[in-house]
Amino acid sequence: MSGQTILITGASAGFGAACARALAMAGKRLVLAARRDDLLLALQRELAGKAEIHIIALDVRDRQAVEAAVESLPEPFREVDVLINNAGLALGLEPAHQVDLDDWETMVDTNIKGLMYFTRLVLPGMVARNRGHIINISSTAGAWPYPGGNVYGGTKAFVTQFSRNLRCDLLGTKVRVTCIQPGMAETEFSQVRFKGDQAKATQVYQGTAALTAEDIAETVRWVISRPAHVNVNTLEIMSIDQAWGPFAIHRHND
Ligand code: NDP
Ligand code: 8X3
Repeated sequence: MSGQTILITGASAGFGAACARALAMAGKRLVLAARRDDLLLALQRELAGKAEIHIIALDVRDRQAVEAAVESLPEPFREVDVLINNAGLALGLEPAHQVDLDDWETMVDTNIKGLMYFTRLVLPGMVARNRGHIINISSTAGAWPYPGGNVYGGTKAFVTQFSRNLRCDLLGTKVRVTCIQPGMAETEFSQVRFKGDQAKATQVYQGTAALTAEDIAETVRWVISRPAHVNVNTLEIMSIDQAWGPFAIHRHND
């Protein structure tokens, strides 16, 4: 595991920052990408001495910025061994006929297109070196529907199926692909979903032992550290306090 270069998108908070902390302890070179460069710089300072760190302040929706960043990775970081496609968000919980179309577009551009850009740019090097690992952060929302999940769940279904299709394309190489599908986890996720409404965000996790960012980081660390011939395809992980509900049934009063 040591000596690997790991690129993490969405590393300024939540799962991404926790992955940086968990993986830095194993002595890695880390490339940390997100928009909030102050948080990336703070993480770089925090992890100084544990890992070599290169930070990239960008918006994953900006294809040119992603191309420029991946193509200009400085020398010790040029060969990415592990790409953790984690940057993403949900916006809103309204029914489909009431949502803000801009929110849908932001989710598609971030969760789908940003992930596509990084994957397409990093993958040729992995195939040429015949080693590498792509870890895509999907969600239970990509497999199980819920009211208001509309496009968010749709973007995560894309991530899950894209991950499986990558495995098909990469058969015959030593490049691994893993899709992780967490359920409810307490991060900045709900603050972002509810656009800064802290009371609503807190309510999501009230009285539950939600997953933590560290739970997901530990899972990522485990997945990466399997022997090279072992590909963990898909992992669905939930808090003990979360499970599925029955089908919803609308009953007519007439
Ligand atoms: P957080 O909101 O805590 O972190 C999200 C990260 O994504 C931040 O670092 C943010 O950085 C980054 N990000 C968002 N948009 C962009 C963008 N346009 N460009 C670059 N970076 C961006 O949420 P989580 O850690 O919980 O979420 C991480 C991933 O896990 C997401 O894909 C989410 O959908 C998924 N997930 C979350 C679950 C949960 O319940 N928390 C459960 C299942 C999946 P910055 O704002 O600095 O750009
Ligand atoms: C985040 C989990 O259930 O809020 O992907 O969609 S959920």
